[in-house]
Amino acid sequence: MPDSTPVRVVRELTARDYNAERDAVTLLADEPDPIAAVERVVDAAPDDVLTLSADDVRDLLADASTETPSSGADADAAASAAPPADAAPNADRSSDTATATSADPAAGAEAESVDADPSPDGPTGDATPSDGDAAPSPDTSPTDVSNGADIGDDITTAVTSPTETTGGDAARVGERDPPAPDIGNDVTGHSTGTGEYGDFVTVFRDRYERLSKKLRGRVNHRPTDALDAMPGGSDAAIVGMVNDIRSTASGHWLVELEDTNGTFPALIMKDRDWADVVDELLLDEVVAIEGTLADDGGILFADSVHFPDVPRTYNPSTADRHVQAALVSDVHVGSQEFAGDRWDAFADWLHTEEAEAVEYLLVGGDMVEGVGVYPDQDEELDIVDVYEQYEAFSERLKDVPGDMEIVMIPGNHDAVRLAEPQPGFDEELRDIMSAHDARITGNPSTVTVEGVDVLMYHGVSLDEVIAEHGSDDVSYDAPHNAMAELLKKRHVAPQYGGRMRVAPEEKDYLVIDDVPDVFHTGHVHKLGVGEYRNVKLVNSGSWQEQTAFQKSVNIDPDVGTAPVIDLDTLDITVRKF
Ligand code: D5M
Ligand code: FE
Ligand code: ZN
Repeated sequence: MPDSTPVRVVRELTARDYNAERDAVTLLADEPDPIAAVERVVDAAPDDVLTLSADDVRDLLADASTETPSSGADADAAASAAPPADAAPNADRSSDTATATSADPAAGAEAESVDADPSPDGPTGDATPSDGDAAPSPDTSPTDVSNGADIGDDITTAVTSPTETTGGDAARVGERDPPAPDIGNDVTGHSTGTGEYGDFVTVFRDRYERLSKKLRGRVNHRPTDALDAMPGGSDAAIVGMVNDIRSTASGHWLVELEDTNGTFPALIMKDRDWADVVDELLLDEVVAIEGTLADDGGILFADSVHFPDVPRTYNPSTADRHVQAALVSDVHVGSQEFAGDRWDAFADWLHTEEAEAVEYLLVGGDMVEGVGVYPDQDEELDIVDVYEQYEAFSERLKDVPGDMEIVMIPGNHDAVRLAEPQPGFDEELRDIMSAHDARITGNPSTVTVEGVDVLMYHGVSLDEVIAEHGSDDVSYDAPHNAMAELLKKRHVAPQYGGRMRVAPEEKDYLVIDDVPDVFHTGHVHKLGVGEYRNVKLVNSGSWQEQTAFQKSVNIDPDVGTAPVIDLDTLDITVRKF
């Protein structure tokens, strides 16, 4: 598939170690012989200018044409001074900026606009201290705990036909100049864990402290060691980390909670109409259970379960201008299944007028395929050296307009430690990927763009949530519902052990302390767009076609999808390439 002119221009520039703002690229692409024009501009550019602006290009082209009087009349003179323009299938103006003509892959881009329905949460709730449910009330519990009512809303999608971009107009789009995003909760450079047992105690204590604080105002809780001294039949509540879940011989559920003083068992009777809350409980998450102490003490008969959750009334922040962010992940460069053509089409599209407002690109991990991630993975590698994979990824990044802000977190295929929180890429990898000056941060991180808080998390725990959750609504086909579970638990990876590796640190970076406006994950390679209590949920799909392993376990990935969020309205449009 031939590349579009802007992409070829960017490639030519970056091959010469230059970058350019988008309208500079467009100007060059508009030239009769764009490649020769690149050559002329680069030759004439001062050595200390590495990113060319549109003004630079205009000046340099004007200079070059006064030096070469014939160049205005025909491109031959310039072409003869430059390498043959054989890379250009059409050097005439009709091919310029024609990133959405029928010959171009971007023309295949489909847009799915998505309407954000308000969350269908029930009328009662325990999400905010002001909800007034601090007084134990069994009536509120079915809403609190029922499956379905609390999981993320599907956002219905409607396919709209691709917008035709006319060649000449696309050349006139404005220059992007986005303010830099702020990064929060980034472990990079702050990792203190030595792997000692004490560090694990510290991280779990921090998790308990921060999450229990969100629950303590809503229940009349007692420390576990004080419960034994209370008379049988008393109303009581425990705020604790789930230490054990088991069924009793008669089919009820025994849930043991642990606080800083000890443990205490709660019994959830199977005939309660909210008993299926047990299906969504994960070990190590922090919840509150309210109920009545047994006559002879020693056990709490549960009346309700509360999660730290998102306030029902959560009011997200929005940008105060029209600006968009594209959310992608799981590029997997280096895999034989890497969908390079789709990525090219996406990069092409970013150069078109239609993508003018897309000023941010957030990449949610798995930049490369990595090595030794799964057994026999080497049989499916296109590039076997991980550093060469990053070099190749960096080349793909160069096709993204130079005036966009990029933020990247690592995933489980990346060359950083697997245990979460994962620090951002080290110096060597940053160096390899430096061409675009992307912001590199840890997994997870909160990235604030234009006042909108985007919680970026790669998503390894989604496998666990999907496997453990009892409801079919939480599945690979609806990863946003698994994301909603994480928000409800206010933790991106509640369950320690199993697939999840947690690094011992001084604080638990995986706690969702502040409610984000947008939650962005990847990893499961399935597109999921939804909403949970006004928080937008986006799982961004992948750029890797189905692998042999995925085939063997029936994972049918969504490939080449780029959800684009309007930061001023938080409306989401899914682009397909
Ligand atoms: O993960 C992509 C998805 O596929 C994610 O849901 C995990 C799953 N996956 C892929 N390969 C394996 C193997 N070998 N074992 C278990 N689960 C797997 P990604 O992180 O992109 O590989
Ligand atoms: Fe992946
Ligand atoms: Zn992954």
